[in-house]
Amino acid sequence: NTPIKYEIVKRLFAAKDKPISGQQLADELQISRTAVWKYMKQLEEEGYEFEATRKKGYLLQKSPDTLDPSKIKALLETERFGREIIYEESLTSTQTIAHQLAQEGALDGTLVICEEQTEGRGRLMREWKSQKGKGIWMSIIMRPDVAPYQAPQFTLVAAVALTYAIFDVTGVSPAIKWPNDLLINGMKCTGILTEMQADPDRVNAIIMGIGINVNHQQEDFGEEIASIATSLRISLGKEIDRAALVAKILYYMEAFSKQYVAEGFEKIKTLWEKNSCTIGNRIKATTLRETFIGKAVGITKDGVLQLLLDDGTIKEIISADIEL
Ligand code: BT5
Repeated sequence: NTPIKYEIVKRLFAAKDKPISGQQLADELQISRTAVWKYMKQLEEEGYEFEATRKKGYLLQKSPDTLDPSKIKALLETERFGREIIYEESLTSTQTIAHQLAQEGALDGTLVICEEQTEGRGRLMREWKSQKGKGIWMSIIMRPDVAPYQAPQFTLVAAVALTYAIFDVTGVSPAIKWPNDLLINGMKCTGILTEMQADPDRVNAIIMGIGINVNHQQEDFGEEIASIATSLRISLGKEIDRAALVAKILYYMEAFSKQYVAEGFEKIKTLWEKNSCTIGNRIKATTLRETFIGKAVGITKDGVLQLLLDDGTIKEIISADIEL
């Protein structure tokens, strides 16, 4: 029961740069031409802009940047992901809330999303800056049938899904920095945080945290991260509709995680390597205990990073911070 206005928005998005006629909308939605016209006026009042030509119809020029769950749902192309959405203005952390909901039995694909996080976090409890209304701060509760050792690979699955979604919606191609960052021109625009709830031999839930700087302008980044962070808007030069991006992320997350569970890591690995800026470069990897310098030569079928050290040996790195 999607509101009709969002059924219209969905069709305008799907048509991309081909106009849709009022008659076509009226036929498809089984409403009158006058009703279509009224909905278009309503959408215009909400900030949508169309190019309307008498003969050809409507072409979407601009859509306002809101995360209204019913809009996200209207744009979904998924079976399960995003069919349940918890949306709030402000949350401590979408991860924390998603963990609670997962324990209470939330369904596979449940999305927790908000405008602002007051205690957003990265790995090792580092702070994740989540400015109000600027980014996508979301967690997906996933219930794949996998063993706990397979959970870290979902970070790489997510990285691939995110590069596809971002490219589809914006035309920008971020590079994947092992294990959990997406970069544009060497600056971080996205961080991924994969956590799980598991028994010794079975995953109950993966809580997939995704933070994307979307509509930030340079001055929106505080001093702490101004020199390392960037946003999609800075790269693209115009505002992006976050709801449309969220819907695409859910689409690719569902598709690639399904593929991973059904067919294993091999195909994801190939896509990951193609989009990675880590492989082939000399890097410094800092683990909790040690620092290694060498050439990143690949990832294993488990997503572990292989570093060719200067003494000719290969060091396998499971988790680290990387400097290029
Ligand atoms: C990450 O950690 O990159 C994972 C970030 C995951 C955030 C999402 S948002 C939705 C969900 N709810 C949460 O509470 N978290 C997830 P890590 O690799 O540890 O990187 C953290 C480091 O990135 C920080 O120490 C800063 O240096 C930097 N940083 C913090 N905020 C940033 C931002 N908005 N953009 C770019 N870099 C940032």
